[in-house]
Amino acid sequence: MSKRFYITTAIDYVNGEPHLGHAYEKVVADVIARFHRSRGVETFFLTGLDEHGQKVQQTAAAKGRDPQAYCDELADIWQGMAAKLELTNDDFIRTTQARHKEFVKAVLSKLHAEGQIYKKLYEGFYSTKEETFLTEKDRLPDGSFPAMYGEVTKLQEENYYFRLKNHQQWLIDYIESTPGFVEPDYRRNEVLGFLKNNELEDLCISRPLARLNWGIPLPFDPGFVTYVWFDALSNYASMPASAGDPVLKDFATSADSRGLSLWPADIHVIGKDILKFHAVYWPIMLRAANLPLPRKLLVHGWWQKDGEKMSKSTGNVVDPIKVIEEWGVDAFRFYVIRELDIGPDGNWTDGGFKARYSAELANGLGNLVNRSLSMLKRYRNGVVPPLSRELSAETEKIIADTRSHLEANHLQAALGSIWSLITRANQYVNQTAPFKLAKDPAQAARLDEVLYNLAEICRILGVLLWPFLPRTACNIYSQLGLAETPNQNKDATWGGLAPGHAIGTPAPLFPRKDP
Ligand code: ME8
Repeated sequence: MSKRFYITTAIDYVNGEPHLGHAYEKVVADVIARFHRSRGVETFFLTGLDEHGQKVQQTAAAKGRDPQAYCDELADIWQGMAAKLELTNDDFIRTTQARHKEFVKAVLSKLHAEGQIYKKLYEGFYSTKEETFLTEKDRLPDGSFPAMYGEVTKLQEENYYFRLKNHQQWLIDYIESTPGFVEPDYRRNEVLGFLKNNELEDLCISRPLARLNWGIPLPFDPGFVTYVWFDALSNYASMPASAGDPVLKDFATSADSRGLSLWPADIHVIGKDILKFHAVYWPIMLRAANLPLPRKLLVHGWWQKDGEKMSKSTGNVVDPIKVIEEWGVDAFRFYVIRELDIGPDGNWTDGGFKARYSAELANGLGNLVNRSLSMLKRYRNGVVPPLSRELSAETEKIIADTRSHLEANHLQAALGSIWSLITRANQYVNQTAPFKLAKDPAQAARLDEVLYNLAEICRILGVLLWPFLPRTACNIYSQLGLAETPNQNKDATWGGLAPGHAIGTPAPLFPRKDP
């Protein structure tokens, strides 16, 4: 059993509504997973839901619902979004599943037995309204606490803490000596800055039952449940451990029969707001449990809508499902990857979305494929002419660029390369003017060449686009009369389209929408 390429996303809080930001992250991971599979690499893609915590407990209680039943209902909505996005995730982890809870308990038991988790009395300022302890940093300049915290009282509470102090230096050394561990680079520098300028405090990993009961009970003290981050981060390993991963055998849980070898994860795709948890706490948890660290954290930025934070109260949340229902899943997948590089923040505008749809999908890709195949149908009865290599060198260069961008997880740049081929091919149509060549019988051989080059570029586009726009890629292949799925990257090589092959029926890929 060889180790698979293992990619994960953050697990979303079940209590919120799925929005553009969640969908974006999942599409990023899906494109990378599909690309690796298309290169013949055995790949496993995990996503899922973070279901414990105070908000779920409170909302379920307010609705008079059992929290598990409430989570089950929301999980359907979230899994529905994964299906709408056409994600190729191989599993879907929910932190309320037995396989996950067993793993968390096994890790906690080991760390507690080894003295890495200990109990301590904490005294601090507590906001009953927000149900949280406050620190000196929360005070306003005049010394008071902000009104949002309501009445703030001094409170003593016992909790369990995970020792972090001894871990600071090796983690700094590790991140410094492992350049690809956090990408992009400026996020890596942010983590190093944090680690070098702050002394790590031991991490509180529990909540007393009186304050929180919707969580995983501590295996060594039934009066407490596990606090959310220790619970949530473990998902990346709990699923493989339950599927028989040999690296995680010390924590094997109710094993299913898959016999998977996944750990360590190759990429955790996460948003910038949860970087510290993934780059500091998660590596320390793993090291303490004597487990290898993930190979890469790929950290994306945040989407805004019209230059403002998306929020339910402002009513400016972009609902991916609505966009998909109106424009199609590929238009959504295309826009988010084309518009935003992995790293900086992005801004969704409906105008920007429509402009890219019209210029790049309908007029760029759609027009190229439609006119290329329609001309082949009209002038050659849909039969592929003899092989020509006029554009093969240029195309092969673009194929190589696209691959190397994808290997570096530069998805936006990869789409940029693919679109340079589309632009080049559209120019080629204008320059060679096949509609004029068709009128002159002496130009028949030249027309053959042009039509071959265009049809072959369409085929190659199908292969290159597959990780990004899977439906469109399949649609191009079916219009070309090719029965296979364009999911093998090696097929992006000039000359795959056989002379004499009869193509299918051309149809617009992206219907133009009235303005
Ligand atoms: O943080 N733009 O869950 P979550 C881009 N359960 N990405 C965004 C975004 C936006 N506007 N809003 C959220 C959690 N995200 C935890 C994670 S992982 C072990 C536990 C991203 O539902 C966010 O950055 O608040 C995160 O990566 C993911 O969506 C889930 O956010």
